[in-house]
Amino acid sequence: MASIPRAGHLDSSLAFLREGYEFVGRRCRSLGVDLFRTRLLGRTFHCAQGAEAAAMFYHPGRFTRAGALPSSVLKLLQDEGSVATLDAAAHRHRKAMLMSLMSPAALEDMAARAAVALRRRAESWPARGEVGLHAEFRASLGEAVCDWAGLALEPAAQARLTDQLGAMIDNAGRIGPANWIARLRRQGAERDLARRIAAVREGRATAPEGSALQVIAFHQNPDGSLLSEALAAVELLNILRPTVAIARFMVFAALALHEHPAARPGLAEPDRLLAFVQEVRRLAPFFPIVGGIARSGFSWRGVDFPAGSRFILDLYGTNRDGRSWEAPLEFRPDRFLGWAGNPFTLIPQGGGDHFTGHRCAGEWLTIAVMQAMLRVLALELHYQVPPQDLSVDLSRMPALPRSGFLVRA
Ligand code: HEM
Ligand code: MYR
Repeated sequence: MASIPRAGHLDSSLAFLREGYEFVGRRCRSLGVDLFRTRLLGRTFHCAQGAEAAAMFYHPGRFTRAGALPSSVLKLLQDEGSVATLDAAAHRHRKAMLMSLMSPAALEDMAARAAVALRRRAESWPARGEVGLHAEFRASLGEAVCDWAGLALEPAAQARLTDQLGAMIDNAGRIGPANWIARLRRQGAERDLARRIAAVREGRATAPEGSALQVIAFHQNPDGSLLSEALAAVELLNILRPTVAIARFMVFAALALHEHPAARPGLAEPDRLLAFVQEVRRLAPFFPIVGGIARSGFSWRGVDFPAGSRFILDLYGTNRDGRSWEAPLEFRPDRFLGWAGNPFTLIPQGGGDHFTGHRCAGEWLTIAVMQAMLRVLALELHYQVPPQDLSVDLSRMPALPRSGFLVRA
């Protein structure tokens, strides 16, 4: 393994927390490589970036996520026992159930609900002076996804759940008390959803046919058993929470629109709308890295990696890799006009295949929702962007413009 350079001789965990999104890329640049070794949380990790590394990482079945993430992150996001922690046949079975929620009609329905919710919230903007777009997107998405998923909550319960989901996202990259408080709040949401699952199963409550609530409540494991109530609640949360997280991508879309006003009228054309959304997803600092542990030994680039080898794939750096993208740091949506697609170059939500691998189950939903909300924002709403600090702190994961993006209707 002598051919893989090492970055830092001591543990780099603090440097990772300090440098955030730039951690892997900076070391790749200074060492002139796309693969290096370093110590994180007391263990050796191989950190890699670029399309070749993504193809290696997403080789079907090669890496497990189980044990690859610190529990501070895992417990607020996917959680133990969820689809993300499964492998092989068990993974494919659970994943197929989640992907069945992503039919074109279901995506269209969710996207339409998100647009309606945003439009309705924006009606209150003129009376409110300055409003923060992140909070507005989040509230719209919370409302839309609770209905889409079949929960039909009272407004107060729905607002509370949206807050709980938001706290999971905001605190996933933090350690210490902020993380613990968000975990406690999450437990409240899990309990409520588990009770709801039980009620649906026992016929005390109804769930619309084909909704996430109904499909997850009655999903059967390969042996015919149902998910435990707690695990069903976790999988439902794994639909609800990341949909609310689309608010962050939407803030970066609003920022791009602000910085590239000439692009606005073109967004009436479906191709340009999609291209804009793809370029926002490519450049936005969102999910920084994914981690995996080799399930068996494999060789790559002439190096033998034994079972148990730990890898980090730099999603953020791969999306900005000059080997895959011309002028990689420039916001140029036109690069996606007529784009043929590539499972390893544009990987803000993971790479490879959605069904057989761990690539994000909600990627299509994210793209559909972003298009619908961006159309409303860019073509229907009229707002000014008052002076504010729109800079982005790349040491905070997940990141957001410092002001949260204030607008005035
Ligand atoms: C997995 C990012 C939205 C559901 C993932 C992964 C990433 C990711 C990086 C892990 C890939 C891997 O382990 O290789 C994002 C981002 C989103 C988003 C940045 C933007 C908001 C969504 C949405 C949903 C969703 C809207 C559901 C409606 C899932 C699920 C998994 C997953 C269920 C686990 C898949 C598996 O392990 O097979 N996502 N996601 N995500 N995401 Fe998303
Ligand atoms: C989701 O809710 O599942 C999708 C969006 C959440 C993104 C949160 C990113 C957290 C960053 C923490 C990374 C630390 C990696 C060790």
